[in-house]
Amino acid sequence: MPFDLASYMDERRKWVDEALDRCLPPSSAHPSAIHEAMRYSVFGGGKRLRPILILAAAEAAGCGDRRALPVATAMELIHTYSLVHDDLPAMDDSDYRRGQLSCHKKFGEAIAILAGDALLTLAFSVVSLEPFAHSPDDRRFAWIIREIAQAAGTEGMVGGQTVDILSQNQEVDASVLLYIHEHKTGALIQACLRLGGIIAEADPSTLEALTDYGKKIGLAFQIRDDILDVEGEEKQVGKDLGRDEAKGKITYPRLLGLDHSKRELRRLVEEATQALSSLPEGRTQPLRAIGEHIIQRRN
Ligand code: GRG
Repeated sequence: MPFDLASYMDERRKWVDEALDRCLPPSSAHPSAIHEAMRYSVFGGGKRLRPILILAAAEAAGCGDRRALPVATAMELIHTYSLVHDDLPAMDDSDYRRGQLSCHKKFGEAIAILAGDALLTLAFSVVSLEPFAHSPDDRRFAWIIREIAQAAGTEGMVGGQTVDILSQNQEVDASVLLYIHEHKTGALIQACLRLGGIIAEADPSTLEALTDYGKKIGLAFQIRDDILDVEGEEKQVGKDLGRDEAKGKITYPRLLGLDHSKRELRRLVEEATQALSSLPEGRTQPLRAIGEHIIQRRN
């Protein structure tokens, strides 16, 4: 029977949304402005791809239960913080996100900055709920914290965002573009795959396969994002499009052209799938289907 990715993702999206709802303070909790803004940004749409990748990676490594859910929830909080800050006037200056007004447009800049900060710090509090936090295996728990912090910080997402901002309207080559994409977007996605593996106590070769898949899928995801910025539909994507060109940003379509970018996207997803070939096929079905989904995604 063909694998039903839509049902798989719907079910896990529900787990993640329930976990997000449990960890976020109620909107009415004092000071309500910040809690309202956090909830507005987290629940205003979002595919929950990163948490689903963590759950699917844990499954590929043999852990099919919800053990990875706290870390999956934390990574969605960090991802949402990055979107809130990325939309700020000092960064991408976007009015729309996830099909609604961006956080600063709705609540003002100060609250949006604080909401992003609070989502990031809440993420680490949620990780402390991780089952390893309460077991004698505190080295594994420290490892999980380190993976998250490295992927989100200057060695990962913040580093990529910094080079992205400094490169606008500059002549940059393919190596800078690769650095930006692999760090700004790829680092968090790759970390999701590794975290799923670490939580499942994967052996070194399984962890390497997941890392390799994550690196390729992370870059593929961003290339698809570049392509959608050129030929996507604003209503479906849920944000302003055509902004990369307008802001003088370096992208795959700008560097290679649309057709070549699409070929590169497919090549990366094929290589990502190949990286999983040493793992049991039944357990990697979700990850392989997510790869195909990334090639075709419209939002
Ligand atoms: C502010 C430190 C800091 C970093 C921002 C991730 C990022 C770095 C900026 C976002 C800019 C952007 C739109 C990048 C393209 C790839 C990307 C992360 C798209 C949004 O992710 P989706 O499509 O979003 O998974 P949803 O809303 O579905 O969760």
